[in-house]
Amino acid sequence: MPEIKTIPVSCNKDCAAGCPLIAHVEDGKIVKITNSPNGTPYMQGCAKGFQAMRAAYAPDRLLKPLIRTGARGSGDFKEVSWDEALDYAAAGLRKIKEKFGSESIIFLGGSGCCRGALHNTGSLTQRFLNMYGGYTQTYSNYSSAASDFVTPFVFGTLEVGIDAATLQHSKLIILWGANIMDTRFGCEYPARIREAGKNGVPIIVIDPRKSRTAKLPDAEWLPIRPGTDTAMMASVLYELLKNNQVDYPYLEKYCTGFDQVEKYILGTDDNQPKTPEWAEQICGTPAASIKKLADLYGRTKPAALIPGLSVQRNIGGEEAMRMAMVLQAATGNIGKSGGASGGCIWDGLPVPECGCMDTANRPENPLIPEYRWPDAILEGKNGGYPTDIKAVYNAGGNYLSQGSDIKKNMRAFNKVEFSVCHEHFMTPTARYCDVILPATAFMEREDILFTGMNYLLYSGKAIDPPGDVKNDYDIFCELADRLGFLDVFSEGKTAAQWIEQFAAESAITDFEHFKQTGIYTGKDQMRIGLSDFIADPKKNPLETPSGKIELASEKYAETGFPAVPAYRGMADQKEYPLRLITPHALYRINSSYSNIQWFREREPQALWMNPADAEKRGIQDADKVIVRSPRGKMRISVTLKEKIMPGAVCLLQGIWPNLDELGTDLAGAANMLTSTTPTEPCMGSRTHSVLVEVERN
Ligand SMILES: Nc1nc2c(c(=O)[nH]1)N[C@H]1C(S)=C(S)[C@@H](COP(=O)(O)OP(=O)(O)OC[C@H]3O[C@@H](n4cnc5c(=O)[nH]c(N)nc54)[C@H](O)[C@@H]3O)O[C@H]1N2
Ligand SMILES: Nc1nc2c(c(=O)[nH]1)N[C@H]1C(S)=C(S)[C@@H](COP(=O)(O)OP(=O)(O)OC[C@H]3O[C@@H](n4cnc5c(=O)[nH]c(N)nc54)[C@H](O)[C@@H]3O)O[C@H]1N2
Ligand SMILES: [Mo]
Repeated sequence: MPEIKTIPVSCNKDCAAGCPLIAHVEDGKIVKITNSPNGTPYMQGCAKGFQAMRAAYAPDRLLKPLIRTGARGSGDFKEVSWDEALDYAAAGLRKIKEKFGSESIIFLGGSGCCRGALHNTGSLTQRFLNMYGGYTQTYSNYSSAASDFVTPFVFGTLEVGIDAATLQHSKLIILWGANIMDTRFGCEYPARIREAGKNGVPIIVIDPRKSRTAKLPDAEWLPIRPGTDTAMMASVLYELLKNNQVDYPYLEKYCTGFDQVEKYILGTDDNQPKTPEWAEQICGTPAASIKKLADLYGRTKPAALIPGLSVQRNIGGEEAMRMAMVLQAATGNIGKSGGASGGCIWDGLPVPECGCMDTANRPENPLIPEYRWPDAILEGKNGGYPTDIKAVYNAGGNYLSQGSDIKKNMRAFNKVEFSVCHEHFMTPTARYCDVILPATAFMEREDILFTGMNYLLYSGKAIDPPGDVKNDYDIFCELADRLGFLDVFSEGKTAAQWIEQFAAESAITDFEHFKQTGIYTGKDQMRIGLSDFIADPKKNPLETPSGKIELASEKYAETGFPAVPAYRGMADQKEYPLRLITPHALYRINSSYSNIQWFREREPQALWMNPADAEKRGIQDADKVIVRSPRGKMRISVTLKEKIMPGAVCLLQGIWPNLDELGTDLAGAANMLTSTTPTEPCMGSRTHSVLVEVERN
């Protein structure tokens, strides 16, 4: 029998699932990846983890450094030695710094591997560029800009959220724009939600499409027009008010501003009560369904209303998030086990202590909103941005696929004088870079992973790196050496020595045991954000001006938007009558793995359209269609489904673009159609507020 070694691993990807997995290695090759027996039965990985070796062993994996020889985007590169590539990259960066200052370099990416204490494309690149003299830094990320922006106004903290285990106490779960079965947010949520359903807990899924979560045997799907969540939430609150189901003693004790919200809901000032009938016109959801939902929510306690991040990747997404918080408060659920989190359930609560790479932060770095990076490159100081950007450092990002408005992104990459990329694959972004440095994948190096939940994971080196690939850390060390700051960058430590130091700085008491089991569990697995405040609001006031939950916020009003959360959405346009949603796919993480055949085959890319919309346009199932938005054009197959509501179409995000000579995308890259005009005031992503028209090709 061949010997099989088992090594704990975990993906280090942006789904934050933090799944404890085991790589089974035979003869130096991973033969399978399974769930770890050392976690609880609720901690379950997904296909992306179980099949991750397909990406590591992919035939198109980059194994040698490359220098561009053809035009940007042409894909013409030559293989070079590491010395040549690193000398070239160092010389390019030096020239940019001497000519324009290091702040003319922008860092794009980070999410590729973003959970590692050491191997982290975010923190390593930031450290490197900060130590080189600073760079143009982006703020408010693609994922949760609106949520992160509003949460401190309401709660005075970002420490909100729940541990998945608290859902065992819920009597009702409302997944509002959250497709937990696919996007997960933590490796325990899918199992917890499935279990709740089996135990008879109603699960309501509010989503323009019948997602896999909505298809759970015990779930009920409530369709909603994209970007209109605030209106439906307001009408739920209207019903709660009408039916005397608002928890006034709770509001009195813990919150301020409800009187102002109430005025908005009742239409005291604008003569428009926010009734379910009013919401039906905006959301396309029958008023009767909204009333049923409100009735259930009003009388079932505790109830967990979990907003997905989708609701806030919309024009006015800030208000959807705030209104979700109002509903959670009005029903007295915040801070209670089985109740709500307060806000977003993702990444809010503190994780066990552990050392991690210091980014050597420079508060003086010029800042631009991440969502506007191509605009900042194209417009520069003349357009009101703080810098004229001359170089891109891309590590762990594929923004020519993932950034909104792909054609604009291409123009931006064409404008810079120099670009460096660390990658596994020849992504569309890598194709536009001057030098590509091939990096290791998670199973080829050791790390400690933060999970967003109350545990740390150990991810061991299961296999040797293929070809000439190097760790991102080592690549940065070599560059720092050439640029004269290796000593400060590495502090004289190897990757293994950093890991030991981080472990020594951590809550982990037995590092050897941790390396064997792969999991360190914090004490409390039933945490509920804000529970200290709820237990004793006088002793533990919030860091808001009033010390309470601010359902209307005068401080927020200083942004120029109303203190009270109120519905505002994208205006309709006759020329583009359909609303496009671009959700996250099950079989990839953003665009990662979209080039791997096994994953790709499982979710063939096609535009989902309701048969009623298709009929109006003479479109039949499997037809080729042209999808147009003000930003771009795409040719793609259509699949007719009742499970996308009329008036909305759906295209899973994360497919790499493939443009023909006229600039029409033939692959189905969602961001051909999206815009970089952000939602304000957070200046964040609005990838889910997109208007399109579809016609037969
Ligand atoms: N499998 C997988 N998991 C992931 C990721 C991935 O790419 N793949 N990405 C990770 C990352 S980086 C992030 S930020 C999160 C993203 O997490 P989310 O933002 O929550 O994910 P989405 O898929 O965009 O949206 C969730 C659901 O909301 C629906 N939806 C879209 N627009 C609206 C709307 O306006 N209103 C309502 N009510 N629903 C709407 C979508 O159809 C989808 O079913 O997921 C993480 N997890
Ligand atoms: N239309 C639309 N667009 C969206 C979204 C949407 O919902 N709709 N969602 C947005 C969201 S929430 C996000 S977070 C962004 C994500 O967008 P990106 O941050 O661009 O994420 P990925 O597409 O996964 O690209 C990560 C890259 O890092 C590489 N990588 C992985 N591991 C490593 C490593 O260890 N080292 C190095 N050097 N590279 C590595 C991968 O090969 C991959 O090419 O997309 C956004 N774009
Ligand atoms: Mo994200």
